[in-house]
Amino acid sequence: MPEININHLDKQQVELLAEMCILIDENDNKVGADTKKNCHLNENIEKGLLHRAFSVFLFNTENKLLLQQRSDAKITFPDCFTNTCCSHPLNNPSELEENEAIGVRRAAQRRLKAELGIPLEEVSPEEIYYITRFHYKAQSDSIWGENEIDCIVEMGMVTSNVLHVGTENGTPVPLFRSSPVDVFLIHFDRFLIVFEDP
Ligand SMILES: [Mn+2]
Repeated sequence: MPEININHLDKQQVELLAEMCILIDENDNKVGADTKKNCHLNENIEKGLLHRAFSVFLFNTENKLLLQQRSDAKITFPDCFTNTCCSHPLNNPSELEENEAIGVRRAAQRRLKAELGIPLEEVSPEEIYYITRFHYKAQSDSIWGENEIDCIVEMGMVTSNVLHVGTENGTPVPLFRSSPVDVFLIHFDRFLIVFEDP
């Protein structure tokens, strides 16, 4: 197996490669666990290594979908535009729990805070809804790629509070200023048109 050189990669992203993802079979049954790094190496994907993931679609009260542009420090698919947040439930008891996809919904809450700065209390797992699952397999470059079963979860905002994170001199501070990534709102109808005809 050739040595994978990760010295040029972002330090924080490299640390995240040690996280333990959940290995699954093609029916999304847990069969084991492995590092995020091993799960995303094409050479392992070619041998059939498959892991559990999720994609969050977050809407505001005007039916606008929150999109993000992935950081240029990301190891897979840097700079790409994507839905609100995509990541993995981890191999711990809380996020492994499968009843009504609660583990995935807890992971979604964790990552909405980490990636977008959305307070945990604004996105409780009870208000995140499981929609469906699909198999996503794609190469990012010659070394890294994806092979995962993605749970699609959706959350509609009852209020637009989630687009504000705290206050500054009594004025709400918008998510757009505090988020570590670039985010955009797009009306869902427009999103579907772009998706069909990019
Ligand atoms: Mn993945």
